[in-house]
Amino acid sequence: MKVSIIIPVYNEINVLDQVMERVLQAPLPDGMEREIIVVDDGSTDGTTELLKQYHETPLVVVHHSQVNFGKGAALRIGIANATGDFILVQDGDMEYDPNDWVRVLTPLAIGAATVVYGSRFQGRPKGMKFANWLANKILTGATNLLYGAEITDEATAYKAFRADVLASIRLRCIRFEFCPEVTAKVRRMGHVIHEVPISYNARGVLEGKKIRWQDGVEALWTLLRYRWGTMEQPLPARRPPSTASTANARAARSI
Ligand SMILES: Nc1nc2c(ncn2[C@@H]2O[C@H](COP(=O)(O)OP(=O)(O)O)[C@@H](O)[C@H]2O)c(=O)[nH]1
Ligand SMILES: [Mg+2]
Repeated sequence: MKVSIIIPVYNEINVLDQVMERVLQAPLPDGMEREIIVVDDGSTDGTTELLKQYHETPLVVVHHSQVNFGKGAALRIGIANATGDFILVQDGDMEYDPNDWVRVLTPLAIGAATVVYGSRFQGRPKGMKFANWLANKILTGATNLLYGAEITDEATAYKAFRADVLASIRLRCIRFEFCPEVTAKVRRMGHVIHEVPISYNARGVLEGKKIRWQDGVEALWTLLRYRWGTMEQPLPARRPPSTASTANARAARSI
């Protein structure tokens, strides 16, 4: 079993080395291998040059876009290039801790879930500003109301999926609308979003945080926009992983 870790990066020169060290060493569920896909999105602060030192690193694939599009566009490039059975989004900063990966990936590995979100609010989020807290609560409330999701953290960056499920979704996001778009679409496809508690250490604008209040408004609009309207045809199916339960289901069918 393999997990593709997708890291969208834009101007993260101050923390990227630390992030790379963490993601190369973080433990994974037993028997799971990793592939790290870094998508540098036209960085202008030296991140692009720094990433060149990882071009030959085993398990790491670096993609460079010539111009800055946004986190959503970067994630779509990562998803299109992922070869793992599972896909996990890892931000290129220190707000989320890869030591939580085992917790996030285990429900996928044992076949107990197809979509897992790491919830900051089931843990103890550190340093989150009131405005961000409020935006998170509004987006999660809207998700529960519109999509009956019963979750505690919609906008968390730690989102993990069975790769065949994520690859079948047509995503349109460019910037920070990845979270609401993918949440809306997995719910409309009928997937249960399984949550596990994670740690979170917020950073401020001075430390490189790029998300703005306008992105919160756009996220809310995205949740509303995808609620009604026809769902687009899914993309051609990829092979699901042989987790315990899919293997059992296959065995059961062959009897
Ligand atoms: N590829 C790409 N990544 C971005 C862009 N803007 C932000 N990111 C990355 O997305 C992640 C989250 O950004 P951040 O500002 O911390 O927002 P938050 O964690 O969602 O509140 C970080 O890894 C950023 O480097 C962008 O324009 N392109
Ligand atoms: Mg962040």
